[in-house]
Amino acid sequence: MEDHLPADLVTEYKDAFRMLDRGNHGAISIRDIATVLLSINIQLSEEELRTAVKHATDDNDVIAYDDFLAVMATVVTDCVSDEEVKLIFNQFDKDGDGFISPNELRELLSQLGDNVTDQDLEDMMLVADQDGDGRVSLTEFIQVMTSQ
Ligand SMILES: [Ca+2]
Ligand SMILES: [Ca+2]
Repeated sequence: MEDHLPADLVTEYKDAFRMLDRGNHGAISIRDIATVLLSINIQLSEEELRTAVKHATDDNDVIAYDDFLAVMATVVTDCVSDEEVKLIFNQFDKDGDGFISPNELRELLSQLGDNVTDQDLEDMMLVADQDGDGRVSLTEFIQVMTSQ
């Protein structure tokens, strides 16, 4: 499953999962997934969420890490329209110049409670910044969010 998602997203989801799995038993609930989605500004009805989860796992109430990745891949790649990706993009692009700079990326991730190291940031930029100009355009961002 991890192969189908961009590496930076996998890292992010792994951290999110670890954070949510408070009891450390390798599983989270549907409500936990809703929390993660909300943090990236994706609001799904409970029914939409249940449908996405049903696609990913047989057991609706216990979501293991792999199921979680599958759900996130489904939701982020299938349920998110370009318009919604644009909204998320605008959240990152604080100064509104149409590009996400490494600083803007760092700022937003730290707001989400992620402890981002320079190395993490460099890795993410490497994945996202496909033309190598040191910033992420909307097109590049859409590719990251929707690539399988
Ligand atoms: Ca910007
Ligand atoms: Ca770029």
